[in-house]
Amino acid sequence: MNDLPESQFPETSMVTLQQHIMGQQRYHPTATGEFSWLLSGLTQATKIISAKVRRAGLVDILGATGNENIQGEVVQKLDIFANEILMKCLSYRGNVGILASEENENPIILHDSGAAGRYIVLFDPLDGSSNIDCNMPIGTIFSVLERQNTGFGPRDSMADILQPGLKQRAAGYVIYGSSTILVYTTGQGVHMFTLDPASGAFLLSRENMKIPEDGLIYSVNESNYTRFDSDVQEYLVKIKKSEKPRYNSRYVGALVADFHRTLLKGGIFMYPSTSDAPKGKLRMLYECSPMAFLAEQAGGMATDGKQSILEKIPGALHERSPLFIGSKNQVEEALSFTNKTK
Ligand code: AHM
Ligand code: MG
Repeated sequence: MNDLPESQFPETSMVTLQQHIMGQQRYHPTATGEFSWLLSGLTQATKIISAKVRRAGLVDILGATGNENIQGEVVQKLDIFANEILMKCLSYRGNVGILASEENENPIILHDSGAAGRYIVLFDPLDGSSNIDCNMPIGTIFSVLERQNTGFGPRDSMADILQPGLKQRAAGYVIYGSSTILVYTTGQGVHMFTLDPASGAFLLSRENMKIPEDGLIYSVNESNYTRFDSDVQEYLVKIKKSEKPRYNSRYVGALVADFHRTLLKGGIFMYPSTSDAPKGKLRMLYECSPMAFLAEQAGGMATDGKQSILEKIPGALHERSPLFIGSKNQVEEALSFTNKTK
């Protein structure tokens, strides 16, 4: 048989997400394929959300619903749409036992006993939703855990959900930006896919991504400056005064977008605690934890200013945490201010 002629296109552009996930199973010899079945539910949902976001100005989906969620935040119509689509696409997968979303006060228990429903999927259906109306990037963040108690009989669902980030089986996000991009990890590196609008497939764009060890972008909502602890204020003054190296500032106001830039270009993103919000703003289980898993898999770091995010044991489904995440050297420098007693 003749060899294929030399290609003009990068090898990676032919690998679909589905193929990549199947390939990752070589690291899990006992894998049955049910995990890739679960992830395909997520990709199906995010393709539908992406299509809706692209048409947002044309259909009646922009703007607020007039309601607030359990966390007192204004709910946008697209928040509700994204939440419903994710719930539907994932609940058809028999191996998903629990779904938990930023938009729902309580987890949805799909299978409460027996062998079905091995996985727990937690998600922020539409992160950065205050960006929707001005056509700025928004995204979906997800984290996958495995139920610990897999025997027959009733299960303690909340105990299964409140696991530290170290136990995540997978994590990732989809960013609906100038293109739709999916980034995921199952603990074997961080990989990025771009949705090809022509074929409807997520195609591999970058494999084994690494956050630069040093990055000169800092990202923070500085309108909170006077409400930050003095150690965070000191750190900010230090980086702003630094001439060599000189830092630049970028802040989108959507964690997915700010994290995505940090993953590609390095630097530090932070959402510290404030006097108004002593535990910070971002949610542990479906914002901080999945991003921390990705950051560490890419050679970066994630901390709450004292402790590694992945080691923290959440006490409640919607618990919040301060977050400092990004390039190893920048996060370590931030820690030298926030964790002086260590
Ligand atoms: P959301 O999930 O309700 O959209 O809120 C989380 C968002 C993050 O994406 C972002 O990092 C942060 O809130 C921005 O908050 P602020 O407007 O206080 O800077
Ligand atoms: Mg969010």
